[in-house]
Amino acid sequence: MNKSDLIKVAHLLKSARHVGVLTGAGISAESGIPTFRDSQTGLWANFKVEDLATREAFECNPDFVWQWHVARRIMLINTFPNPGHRVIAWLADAVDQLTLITQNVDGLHQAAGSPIVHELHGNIKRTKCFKYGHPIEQSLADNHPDSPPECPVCGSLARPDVVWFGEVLPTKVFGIANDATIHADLFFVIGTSGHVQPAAAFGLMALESGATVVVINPDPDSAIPGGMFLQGLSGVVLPQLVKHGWGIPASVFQDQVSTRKF
Ligand code: BV8
Repeated sequence: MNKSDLIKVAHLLKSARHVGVLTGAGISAESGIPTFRDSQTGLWANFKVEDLATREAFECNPDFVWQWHVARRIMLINTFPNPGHRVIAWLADAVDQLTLITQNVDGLHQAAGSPIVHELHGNIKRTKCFKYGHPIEQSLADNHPDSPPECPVCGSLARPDVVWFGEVLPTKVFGIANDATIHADLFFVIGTSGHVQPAAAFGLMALESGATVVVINPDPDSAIPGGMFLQGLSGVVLPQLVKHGWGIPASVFQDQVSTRKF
């Protein structure tokens, strides 16, 4: 990682008027959650997320898609925020304005204490019904590990409250994300491969609106032309930005027990 760029970004962060942050699966990797481009495991090893996370896949084989989401929810039970999540939560009070937008559905930003999390793709720990989106009690969902229960209101099948491929993003969240790309003077793109639209376009949109865009990722291919690139793990780079910007040691963000029930 280029030290002078790191120090430059740290000073930009300290003096920023409005910081936009877009995160992807990579920010949860150090919490032990496999990213999407890592291979799928178990029963779903031979399937691409893009083929599983769709309405059609659910209609064709509801039990199989339901069990994939149940397995991912169970995997989340013993995972906790890492220093990357904790720094972003700390920044919410440290900078003038911070807009956090995540593609992730794991709830770890909330568990780290981020006060406002805009979830572009929903949250896997919430359940709704397939037909009308009626909220469904999580206890009812958890009591049906093999087959989705029926919605008590309309009788249609329960499904995870996440945005599948081919489904539109929640309008309000999408609007907030768009606004942040227009108004932020500093826009971070952290832990995303930039494969999935429309989230993948936000970094470039912020750049075109005149923001300084900073990509944080171990993979140089994720860099955005015209933006800055800090190569490394978000759980390492983000604490370094706080150290160089505020003089707070990185150890402060290590191994805290999450302040909020996960
Ligand atoms: C939509 C929820 C309107 C489910 C997910 C153009 C415009 C609009 C739509 C499209 C378009 N082109 C194509 C489309 C259709 C589609 C799409 O994008 N398809 C892709 C496959 C090409 N988009 C949609 O359908 C979206 N809907 O636009 O509605 C519409 C409707 C119909 C037709 C047209 C338009 C809905 C997309 C939402 C899909 N749902 N998730 C669930 O999670 O269970 S997306 C899924 O992928 C996750 O949310 C995930 O977050 C997301 C993106 O992946 P990443 O987060 O980037 O993860 P990935 O593994 O790819 O990368 C990880 C990165 O982390 C890597 O770069 C790695 O190097 C890095 N990393 C690893 N470790 C670390 C790290 N970085 C930092 N630190 C580390 N330690």
